Amino acid sequence: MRPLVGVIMGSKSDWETLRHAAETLEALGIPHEVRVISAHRTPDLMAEYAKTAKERGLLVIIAGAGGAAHLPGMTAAHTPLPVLGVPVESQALKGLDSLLSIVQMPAGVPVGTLAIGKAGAVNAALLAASIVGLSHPEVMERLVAYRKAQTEAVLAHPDPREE
Ligand code: RP5
Repeated sequence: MRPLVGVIMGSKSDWETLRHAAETLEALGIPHEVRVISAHRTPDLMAEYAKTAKERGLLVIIAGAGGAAHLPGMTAAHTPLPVLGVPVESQALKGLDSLLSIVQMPAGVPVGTLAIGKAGAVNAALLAASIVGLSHPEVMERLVAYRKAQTEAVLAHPDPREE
């Protein structure tokens, strides 16, 4: 099936974080593609990817990067598709640099910014599912089931001391 979501990241070293987005999309049965695309090491590829994403049938792009994390913003500059930014936890500043780089977009070109690290990657995939689900009812159904299972798992174990 043609991918509906593109998961891109600035470096192979970001995969440890972004794999959680890919795994969540996989669990929800959402066709997706995964690519290493760097805003500064492969700027032409990044522009080409973003400019052609819509015509290739993508509905959402999840972009993860660390440090001076300009990949999500630069990708958003080249496409009208929703871009969800995942700040990768950097060694030097624990991802605060990544977060601020991604979240502080000037008015006019938005990036939907998620939490730093694994939580952000998982939530980017869930938000992508919400968006894709608007036009793909089977995806919305699977997302609702995912949320229901999560609720039931909490309700089934109310005592934190239980093994
Ligand atoms: C960013 O620089 C990447 O997104 C990555 O998080 C960070 C470090 O990249 P590597 O030096 O590990 O390739 O471009």
